[in-house]
Amino acid sequence: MKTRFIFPLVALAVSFSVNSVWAQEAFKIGLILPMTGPSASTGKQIEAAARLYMAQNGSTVAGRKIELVIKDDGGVPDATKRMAQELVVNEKVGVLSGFGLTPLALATAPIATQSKTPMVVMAAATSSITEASPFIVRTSFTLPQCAVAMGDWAPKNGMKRVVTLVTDYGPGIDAERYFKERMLLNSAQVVESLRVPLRNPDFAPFLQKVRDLKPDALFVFVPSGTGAAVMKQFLERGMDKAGIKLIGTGDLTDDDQLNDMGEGALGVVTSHHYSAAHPSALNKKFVDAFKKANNGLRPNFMAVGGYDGMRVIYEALKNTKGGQGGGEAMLAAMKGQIFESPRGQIYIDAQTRDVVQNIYLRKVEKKDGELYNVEFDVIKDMKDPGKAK
Ligand code: VNL
Repeated sequence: MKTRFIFPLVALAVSFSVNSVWAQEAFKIGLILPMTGPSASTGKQIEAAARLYMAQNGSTVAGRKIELVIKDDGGVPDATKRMAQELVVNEKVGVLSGFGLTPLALATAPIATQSKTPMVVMAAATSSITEASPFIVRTSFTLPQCAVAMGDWAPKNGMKRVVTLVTDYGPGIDAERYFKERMLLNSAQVVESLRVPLRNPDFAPFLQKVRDLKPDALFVFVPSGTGAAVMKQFLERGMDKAGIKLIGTGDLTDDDQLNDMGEGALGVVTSHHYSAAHPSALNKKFVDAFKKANNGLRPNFMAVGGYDGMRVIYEALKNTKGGQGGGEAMLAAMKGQIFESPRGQIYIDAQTRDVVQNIYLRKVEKKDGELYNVEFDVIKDMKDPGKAK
């Protein structure tokens, strides 16, 4: 007779303890970043932003403790892939995130697909990345978004003959292609397309070539961390004095380096999704808090990709009551999120899983004794132009 009562009690006790163990178990977020090597500033910015988001929003979501597991891939794709595998298999992370460069994101995409783990791309910006796995969601930007905006602005502002100079890999090739297409559409010309290697680039011979060609402007894409070197050599060669305008995507006048580029950077116009000078109350709060927590470091567009990526993960956790339903449920809760970012209003397109956002035209100006990318025009709610092809 006793067993009749014991069974339900045992079942109740077991299910109760399973639930509470599950709730007590931390939800782990794997964050793989280049913390060393040529892209270390990207890792530093994103880590700082992720930590700021957690400090501001708490480390418990829907009753579950959040644990950030950070790995340094040094910017090497094989390392990223191996670390992602370890994070999924051994650490049982619920989300993979970070990805400072396109090859790092592409190397990891198959792991996300096989393990059904949402993969939040916070930095890498080649258009095709989101197509590499149905589990990828992006909070950074795409180069076609910026290149198209500049391909409209430049010819309208007297730049009819332009040379492009890009880093020779995914995002550079996207920037070159979409800028050129847009220039042609606007009856303007790209007279030469130059590509520099990703590793140890020497800009000197390329800039000499540009000088000889005497275009109205030089359009540049180089990855975050490289812009200051281009600016320095451009100015040293007196190319500005020779009447060649410098334009590009905002990676060139990266907020992480801009203030040290000197007065020669004044007047450079770029297109991008984020400026530390974006005039909104939310951005001011973000910039102030970021600086305060990081010894005065100014956040750049990488930081914003990381901060918003954490927002997307936190909200998905809330909507799934702490990650119930696993990776697929988390992914579904990431799609379609719409919110105000420090960059302005953004959303995650539910079909493409890519970020839809404003692209700003900005000019380097001095404000309170510091150099900033000051926004002067905007293309609202731009989808990735690469997705239509
Ligand atoms: C990428 C694109 C990397 C833009 C960047 O900086 C950047 C990429 C490290 O997709 O690899 O500014």
